[in-house]
Amino acid sequence: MAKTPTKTDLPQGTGGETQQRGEPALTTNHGVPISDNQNSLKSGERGPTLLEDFVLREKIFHFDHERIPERIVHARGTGAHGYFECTDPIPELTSASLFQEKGATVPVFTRFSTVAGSKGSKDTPRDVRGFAVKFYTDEGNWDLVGNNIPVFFIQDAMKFPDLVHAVKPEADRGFPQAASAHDTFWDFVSLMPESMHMIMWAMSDRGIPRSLRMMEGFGVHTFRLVNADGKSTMVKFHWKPKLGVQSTTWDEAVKISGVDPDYHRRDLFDSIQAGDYPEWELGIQVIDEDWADKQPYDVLDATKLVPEEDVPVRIIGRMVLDRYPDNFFAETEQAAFLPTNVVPGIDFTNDPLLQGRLFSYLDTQKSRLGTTNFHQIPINAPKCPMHNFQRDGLMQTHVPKGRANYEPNSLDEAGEDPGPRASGSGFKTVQDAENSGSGKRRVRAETFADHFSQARQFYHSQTEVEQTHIVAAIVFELSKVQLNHVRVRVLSQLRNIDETLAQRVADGLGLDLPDAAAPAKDPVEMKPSDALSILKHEAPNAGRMLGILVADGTDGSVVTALRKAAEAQGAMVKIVGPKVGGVKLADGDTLPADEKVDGAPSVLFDAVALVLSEDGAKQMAGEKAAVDFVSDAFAHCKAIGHTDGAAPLIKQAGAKPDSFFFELPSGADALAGKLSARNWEREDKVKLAL
Ligand code: HDE
Repeated sequence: MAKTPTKTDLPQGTGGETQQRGEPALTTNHGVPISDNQNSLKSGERGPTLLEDFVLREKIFHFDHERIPERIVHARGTGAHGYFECTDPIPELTSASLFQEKGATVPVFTRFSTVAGSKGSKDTPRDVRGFAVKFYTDEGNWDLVGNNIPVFFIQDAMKFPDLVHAVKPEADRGFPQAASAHDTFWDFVSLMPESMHMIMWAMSDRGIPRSLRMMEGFGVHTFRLVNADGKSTMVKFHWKPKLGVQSTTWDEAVKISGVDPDYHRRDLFDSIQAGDYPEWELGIQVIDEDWADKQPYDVLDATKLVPEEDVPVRIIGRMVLDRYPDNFFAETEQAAFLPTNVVPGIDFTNDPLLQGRLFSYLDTQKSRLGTTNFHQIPINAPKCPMHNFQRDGLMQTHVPKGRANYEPNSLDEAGEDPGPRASGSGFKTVQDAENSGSGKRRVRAETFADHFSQARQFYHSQTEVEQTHIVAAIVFELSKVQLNHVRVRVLSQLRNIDETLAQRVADGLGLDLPDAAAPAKDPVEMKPSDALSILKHEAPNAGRMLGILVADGTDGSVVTALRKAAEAQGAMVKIVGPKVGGVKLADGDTLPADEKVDGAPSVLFDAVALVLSEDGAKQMAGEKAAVDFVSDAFAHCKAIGHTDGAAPLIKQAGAKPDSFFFELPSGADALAGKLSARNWEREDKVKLAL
């Protein structure tokens, strides 16, 4: 009788997959238990693979079809689950159930994205960021599909495909990826003066955020809230991050994309894993329609914002993201956001950009998710009851019972289930929507004609440093543009925003200033608005990261003092050493490192500390990565803490001590107090910006 084979007798690999610790049995998609997950079925030991091998064929078949088309825009993104809590109910404005009761919560799923790049591009290009929130309310899903910039490039949906074609990689060559710094984008925007306001925002530091947790979000369009009496009010939605708004510098963004293309998604993941949950306040601007009629812009024009100084933001709730998805594809990739997802109490306006979005998003889900039943995928499904007479279609997962798939019916009279009926309290389109005039015309209202006043207001509201960043960004992008007439046309548009801005850009390009473009309507002077600037507001230090560079001979007590100081601010530290195994401290103990210095350049930190003995500093001065660590931190205007011994490395890096240098250990608290700040005066000296 043949002996039972032992593990070593079995052909290679057949032992690995056998059940050992009571794991569930591996099966085919149809539930058939699989005995061997290593070897295909062959005709003889060295023979060809057999067509009969349904286990292999099913596995490869499924793998071949794992990918779905990426989003046509906003392809690269990351998301998280959480909840929304109403902190200030507004029943006088809306009947929407989520805004009725203080302390009431609803689950949310939020996805952040870049716009232009492919799914596999980087997290830190200069770009607008998507900020899409799905509220799972008890009266259906409400999707607030916004951006981190309050205005948009175009006024009418008709121009959206042109805008996206222009910014995506150029059609003939297939590059550049995830960048607006090229001919076709600037060609298009220079021919579309209405884009100039958004260009100001995109070229400002808002286009290069430090973290998804440190971005504002905006609904962009004016929406309507409708109360129980049917009275409607115009509003704009705002998300305000608890950690304040912060950006990287351009040079940092470029370097981060090399050292960590996943910088933003990793930061979101890490903070949630650490229990440091990202949080935003939800606010509304309540717009009086008589007041709106008197403004020099139209509140239905998505290239305009309503200054917060004119209409303050009223905070009505908060959102906390406290759970990362279990599976990226099933949840984040398959999430389908629809501006048409509104609930009773929330309605649209006639903003022509919003109106176009109302059919685009439903349509795109069919080509991306492949079926009209995409709403049945768990991440998209409402968490309240859902009944209607829509039936069948590809990938139908519901199994409705009975014959009632039409209405009206009288099946109940025969004792059968007649199915659902519309209720009087369901969603009703608002009756007093703004009067769009009589007849249907392809027109652009005269009130949409001013393209420059708010672009100018934006530029004038920035600090000098921020203005310089805008100039530098435009110079950089136009230097990548190869068509000179496009550069010249942009300059002629910039003159309508601000003469010095245009002149500085022209100087940066080495070009003469052309005549100003003739505006459709002359701009008016608007009061500068502090809310439009990042740097006019002090950001908290919480959520920031201090990088501590150590080497053999480091004084461990200084590291402990720094850790304490950073933690007191709600910030984190990472130890960076010559080897990840750690360093020998002055007292003989070993301090393990979180990162090896060439894998954690200083662009990954908000401030750095050089805790080195003189010998340690001399040794590090011979390592290019350590020298770059210091010279980059200096060039990026960051606070630098240092022990006396660190001097040789600071010298080698060419960094000149200034008011953002802190002696350690005495300056540990002062350093931690500067984590979110930068010494912008340095920028002039290192000439990285311009
Ligand atoms: Fe979008 N946009 N968009 N958009 N958009 C999409 O929908 C579109 C616009 C925004 O994380 C697409 O499911 C048109 C403004 C975000 O899944 C598509 C117009 C704002 C996201 C689409 C606009 C946005 C999208 C691609 C002009 C800010 C990502 C895949 C009329 C208020 C949502 C998809 C996510 C995604 C169309 C303009 C924000 C093709 C036609 C303005 C955050 O349907």
